Amino acid sequence: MMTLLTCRNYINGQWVDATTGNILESYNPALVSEVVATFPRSHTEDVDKAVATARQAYSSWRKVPAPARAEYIFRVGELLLQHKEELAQLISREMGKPLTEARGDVQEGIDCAFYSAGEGRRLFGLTTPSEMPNKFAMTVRMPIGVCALITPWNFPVAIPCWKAMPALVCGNTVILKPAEDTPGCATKLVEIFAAAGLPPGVINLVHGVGEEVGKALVEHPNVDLVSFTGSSETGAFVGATCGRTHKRVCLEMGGKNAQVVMEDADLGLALDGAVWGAFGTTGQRCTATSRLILHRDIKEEFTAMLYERTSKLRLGAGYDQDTEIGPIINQRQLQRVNEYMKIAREEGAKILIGGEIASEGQLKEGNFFLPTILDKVTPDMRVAREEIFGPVVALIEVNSFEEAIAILNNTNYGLSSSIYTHDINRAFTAMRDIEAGITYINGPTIGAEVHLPFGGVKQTGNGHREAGTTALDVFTEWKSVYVDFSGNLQRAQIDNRS
Ligand code: UN1
Repeated sequence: MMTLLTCRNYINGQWVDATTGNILESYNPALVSEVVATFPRSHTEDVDKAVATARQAYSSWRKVPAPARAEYIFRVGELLLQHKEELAQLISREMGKPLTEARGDVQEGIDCAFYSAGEGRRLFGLTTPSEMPNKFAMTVRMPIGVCALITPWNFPVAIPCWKAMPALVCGNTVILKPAEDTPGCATKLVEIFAAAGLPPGVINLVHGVGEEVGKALVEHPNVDLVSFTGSSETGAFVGATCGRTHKRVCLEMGGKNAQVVMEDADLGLALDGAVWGAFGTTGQRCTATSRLILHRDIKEEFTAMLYERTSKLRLGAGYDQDTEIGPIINQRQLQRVNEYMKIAREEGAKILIGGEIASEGQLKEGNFFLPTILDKVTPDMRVAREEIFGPVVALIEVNSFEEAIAILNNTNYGLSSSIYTHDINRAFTAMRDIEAGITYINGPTIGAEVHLPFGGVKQTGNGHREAGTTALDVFTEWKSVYVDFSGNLQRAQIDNRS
């Protein structure tokens, strides 16, 4: 039993209560009677204060040399490393994922810290010749200003780190609005940023409800950028509002990721990938494998292997040693996943295994859904097109490589993708023709590394890529600088032309 966490907002370097006295709770999804944390239901006034302090801090933070800014983030990485186990335990308790995965969540934050810190000594611009004599031309990266970071519950440490770390190294100040389900993880994370000694106002935390705090941030005239990871519905609102209020916006939304298994694949390897991709994090990753596109020659054998493995998966609380599959985050999501079973049946899919809320023993105390395989799925079915965000994988049979790629691409989303094949020509063709931001050859759809661009095409995103060096393109603007040392007025396009 963990002690109850009392979360507060962090504004201008102080832990403060929200202006209203309203308090909300997060709970343990494996044991819903257990409250993990309480947090304030903040309102517009709290957002106003956070934005004002972030604006104020920005005027000096942007002038701190980037390598010095980066040293703070390096320190955050060291502190995360020191507190890795404590944070992982909290993630398991509040979000539900197995401890090994929770440690991975923190590790992703650590990797991001050290990678982003390195960028403080690069932040390269370009030099380029001028048309004129005695004139120098270059491009430099400028910070953007006050960034609102709206983050989901499924990676409660890694995703805020992906956003906050490059944003801060680039010279922006930030306001974090974490998901309502994981306020405790966000609080512990911001405590670590605070302990690294960041000046007041550089990082702020405002807890609350998305429709209130998130909305107020997105609409705020003094916020310059919104970086959002979450559902496509909310993302559409965020994108439209930022368009209307002229803010830069980076959106990471849904996926309907597929793993293709060709007849020449190593089936054991493909099976390991499928089980991890579909059921890891209980399918609650935007990169999760929710479609398995199987060549007809191996379909039966592979399905039998998958069935066997799925039937043995151990459900339980993330913090229990033996657990492989944790709970679903909350009742709403659990019901949503369950609803899809009805839809699947109505559409003619066959539930091979699972398909229901767990009702045995201890599992009744939490939000557990049985790992589910849907067979006889056709590409037009809703379960083949819509993001379910739970431990559910749909099997689709194909007759050829070309058909596999066409079906893989037949979706409005385009985040991650995978193909298992030993044919090098197919591997390279897939790399070229798959419409997705991420493609794995002989690996599962999940498990992106922080130093590569992360994001998707089509309705998954809006063209930005977080992580990797492309994170710098999200969190900086380019400025072109001309230095004329000729001592004369030189008129471009005129004085250098006859
Ligand atoms: C997400 O689900 O939003 O690639 C992020 C992965 C993880 C990140 C997932 N590194 O699966």
